[in-house]
Amino acid sequence: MQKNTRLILALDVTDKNAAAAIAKETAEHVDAIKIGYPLVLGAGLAIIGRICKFAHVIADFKVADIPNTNRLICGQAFEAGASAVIVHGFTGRDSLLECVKTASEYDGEIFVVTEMSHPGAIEFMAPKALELASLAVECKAQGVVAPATRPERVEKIRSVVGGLTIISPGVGAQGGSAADAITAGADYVIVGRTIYNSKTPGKEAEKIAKEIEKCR
Ligand code: NUP
Repeated sequence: MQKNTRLILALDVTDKNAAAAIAKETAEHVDAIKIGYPLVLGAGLAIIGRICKFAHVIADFKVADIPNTNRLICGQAFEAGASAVIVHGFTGRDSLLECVKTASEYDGEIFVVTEMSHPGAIEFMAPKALELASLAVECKAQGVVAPATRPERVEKIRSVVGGLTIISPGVGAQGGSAADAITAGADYVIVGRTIYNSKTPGKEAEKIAKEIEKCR
């Protein structure tokens, strides 16, 4: 993924034609489009192949299984055309290493969830977030996911992951600010509802990309 706008669209609509229309309209203002269960379950895995014509696709499958199942899931995502897959690290080193190995066979990338952006992440994830960030480094993942809703945590996670890529959700609908997340050390922000629920998703994406541009 090349840093250009530093904006990633989370395309959590469930209709394939709506998804393709929003992808087309926003493509010039985003560096990647993140697709997760809402769209894949609504439209089928082939939607990845359709959307990757417009932008790099990050498959947000939060993969969290035994190594062999992780290998199978990541393989399906990369075969379908994804450039990267988001996975969990709490299942342990062996499970994460299998994701990283599978990605390397496709020239793909793995992003490891550290601390999630919603309030509930404080319960179980926050106490382990920095260890999960270290594990991502040790397993040679390409990056981590860190919460734009808590920029001070992005800063902490940056201090652990060094040069790894940080992608940061929680901007807009969850209350986080793109500028704050980027200033705290995120390489990219992830924005969903604020863009795809807008009547003019292209204009909204352009507006957020401009806010990010001002932080450079
Ligand atoms: O910690 C996370 N927080 C989060 O919101 C990890 C994620 N992958 N996400 C995803 O980012 C979430 O599932 C959704 O696809 C997107 C944020 O969307 P929105 O809150 O901007 O609509």
